[in-house]
Amino acid sequence: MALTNNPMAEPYKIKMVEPVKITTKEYREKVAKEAGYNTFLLRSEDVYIDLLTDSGTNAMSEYQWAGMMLGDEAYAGSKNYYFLENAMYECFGYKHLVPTHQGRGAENLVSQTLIKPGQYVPGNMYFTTTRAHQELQGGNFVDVIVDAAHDPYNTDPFKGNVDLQKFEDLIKKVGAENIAYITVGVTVNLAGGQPVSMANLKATGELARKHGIKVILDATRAMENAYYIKVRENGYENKSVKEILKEMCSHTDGATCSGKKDFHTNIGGFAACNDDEMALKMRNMVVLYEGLQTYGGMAGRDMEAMARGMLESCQDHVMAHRIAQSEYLGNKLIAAGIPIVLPIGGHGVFIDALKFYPHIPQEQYTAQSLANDLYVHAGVRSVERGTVSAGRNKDTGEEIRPKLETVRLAIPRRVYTQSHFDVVAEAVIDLYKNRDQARGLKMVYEPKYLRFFQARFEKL
Ligand code: PM9
Repeated sequence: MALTNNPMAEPYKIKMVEPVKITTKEYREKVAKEAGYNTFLLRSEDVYIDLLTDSGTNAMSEYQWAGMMLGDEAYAGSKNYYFLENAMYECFGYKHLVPTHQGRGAENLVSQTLIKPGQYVPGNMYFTTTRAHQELQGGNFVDVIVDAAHDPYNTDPFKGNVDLQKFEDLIKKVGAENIAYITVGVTVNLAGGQPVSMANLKATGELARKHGIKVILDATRAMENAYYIKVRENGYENKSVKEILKEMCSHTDGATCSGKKDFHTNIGGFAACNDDEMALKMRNMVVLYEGLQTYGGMAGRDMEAMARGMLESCQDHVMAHRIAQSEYLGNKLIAAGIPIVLPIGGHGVFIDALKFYPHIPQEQYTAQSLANDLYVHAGVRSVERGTVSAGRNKDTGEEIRPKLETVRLAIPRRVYTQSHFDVVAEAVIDLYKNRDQARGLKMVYEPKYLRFFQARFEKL
């Protein structure tokens, strides 16, 4: 039962704090330049409010920290693994669990297990690490998300949905045997944290099964998605997030998951599936890349914290607070006329950089430039989710220019308070008022894989 009708009111109290350093604008100008104008290359101690990512940056509960003391660090058969296996089954309902050190470890296992070179892998918008692993296996990613997802101002409540027509057209064009599987991200990170409806998941599952194609859920923020189904989809208002989550998974054959988001942990992940043969293959592969099948690159204590976090965060009020925080920040920006992706996303607020800096063309990395300016202006770290993140077409080598050129203000869970969000909003609004002074960037170092993490820039 809710104690208050204000979901912004924290359903926890603060027991330990981490002091932050206050820096000057001159200092931030210097370190931003040294970091090659890439917010991933800044030192964390130079950041005041860190909205780079909601990945691994969450505050664990006392229940999770207590669990860390119960780590069974045996090489094989750790009791924490079995607890995690049960928790995963309770929340997601998949038959087999293969633990990994984080989400991309699971993506590697699934891609290696299911993709034959030359096959197609449709998905509801690309995600950086997911597509990178698919391409490393010789797969060809095909975007089958609804068109609305590429329009920042379309307010459809389920902009993450798979466009069934696009999916069916692809099956007709290339043949089901040439489709490795379909990935369904819930929520869709790069669309701005947009959810997928239950009706769409069900229909996607039915279409895929009709053609013998597996559906692999990217369950990284599936609990957030389940909450959106509860509050936005008819017939789900009286179901719990946990019940909805299990129903979502029932329309799929397996999942990859970064445990660093919804589960309020700092590390961890898993692959899961129902198919015995697929599980056997992944369990064999995990020993090559991650560790034994009962730890997959995690310490026993991390598995315990992840399992406890999974059980805790799967509660309605936890998700209600989570979503309320990003809505609070998003609504403040909307009220000030800042162009952001609508509806406001679950794990962050995404600023439309092309509208924010209309004088900086995409070739000059509009969003990268804005993310840097925000850091220099106020010590607030955000991340580019546009051209730099999208990378290059794997066949032609040309830069991909996504319709969404955004800066994401990601919200770590249970870390920041309402006043922090007020400061962030103030900083963004200030920057917007002085937007004419902003300049674009040129890339001077481009790594081969996942370039956004390590690329370096100079000011034009
Ligand atoms: N997401 C994020 O900041 C971490 C850094 S950017 C690669 O949003 C999805 C939907 C994610 C995700 C990571 C991963 C990979 C898979 N799917 O970072 O390897 O948002 O645990 O997970 C980041 P790992």
